[in-house]
Amino acid sequence: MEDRRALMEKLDVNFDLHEQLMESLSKLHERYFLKQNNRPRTMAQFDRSFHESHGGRVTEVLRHREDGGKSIGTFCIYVPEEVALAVNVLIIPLCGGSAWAIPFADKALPRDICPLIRSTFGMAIGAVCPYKKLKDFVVGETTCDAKKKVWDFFGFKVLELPQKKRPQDFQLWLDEVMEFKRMMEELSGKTIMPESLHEAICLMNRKRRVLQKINAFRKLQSPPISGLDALLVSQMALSQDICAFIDDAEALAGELQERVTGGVSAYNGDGRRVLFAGSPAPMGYAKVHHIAETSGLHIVADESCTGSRYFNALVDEGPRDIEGMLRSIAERYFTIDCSCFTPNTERLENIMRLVDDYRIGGVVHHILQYCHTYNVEARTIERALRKKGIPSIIIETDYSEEDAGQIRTRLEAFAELLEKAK
Ligand code: BJ8
Repeated sequence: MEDRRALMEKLDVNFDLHEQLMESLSKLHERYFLKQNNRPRTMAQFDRSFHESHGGRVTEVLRHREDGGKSIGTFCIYVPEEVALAVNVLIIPLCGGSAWAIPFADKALPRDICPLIRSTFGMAIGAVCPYKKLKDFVVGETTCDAKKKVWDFFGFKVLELPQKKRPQDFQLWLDEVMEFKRMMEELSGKTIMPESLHEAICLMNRKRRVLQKINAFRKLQSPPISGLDALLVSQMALSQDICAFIDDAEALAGELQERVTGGVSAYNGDGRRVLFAGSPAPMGYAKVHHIAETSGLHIVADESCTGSRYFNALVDEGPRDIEGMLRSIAERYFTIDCSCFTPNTERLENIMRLVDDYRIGGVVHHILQYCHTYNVEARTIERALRKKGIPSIIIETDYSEEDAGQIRTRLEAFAELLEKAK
């Protein structure tokens, strides 16, 4: 306790408030994750990592910096991690998933922006984010309007993400990836060498491959891992040390294979197979997953940045020269199908592929309140799904628990509808 207090005070964190935050996160974690039956035993490691995200992981980042290493904060999976890894710059994803922190943000920012942004800045403004002092700078990106303006407000560096996918847009994005390389070289005082960049590409691909392997088990009729636990794994993929995460994820994949061989499912009884699509569910937030999986639905795939959008594409490992590798990296990140793109036909195609591959009976569109791009796009996708005979439901929500009862009623009705449509 005293060590933790000393650590937090060293990082200008208000210890007492931080304890309150941790208590609220622990309670939610217990209610959402630990109360499940039939969990793989390896999930205990991800539970520990969840708690360590504001403990042991903070110490790791602090040591890295005390040894002369550098670190940056990010908010989006478009920031090319390989480039930072190649010069040993740690990436700290800062997206907030806690409702507890939001009132602090409301003192400084308008309330009608999405809870992800309000939670993130609530943590910083409320002096409860241990990573605030543990970074050299923050790199934002031009995805949604709220993010762009908040980056300006806080004076962050920004990568420009084009909004279309024509050849000239790719050229702009490639230039931004080059600019990010210059940023990382300047920060670290090192030149990115071909060997280290190739090593970073292979390491990130290893992480994506193990996530693909874990998620492929969810295609089975009786998945050995629940949607909630698969979400926790994805959340940890963003916050844990990369090598530690790969080790834990490989151990989990091994156990899932054993469970499949032994006929062990994560679920008791039947439930309708659904796809969770849309806005991300950052660490600390799993409300809709929890309600869905306790309302007769089994989430067997996640089409979000805390799901397949993070891991489904690999970087081509073929090129060995810096220019070729940076191009491969830019190409891979440019395939990400965030709703900020127009048109965004790739996302529709990817959703249809997931529906077929995972034998999806219905789609739950998860829209964080005021996330206009996902909200409007959900209507387009809904129309296409209807033609395919796949029902869907739009759940627009925030991080609070106030609408939990209403969401449960709607999802229970959706489960019944899917049951009848079988
Ligand atoms: S690639 S989803 S991580 S931008 S939920 S802040 S879009 S208003 S998080 Fe995202 Fe990158 Fe896209 Fe993924 Fe804005 Fe929507 Fe809020 Fe969002």
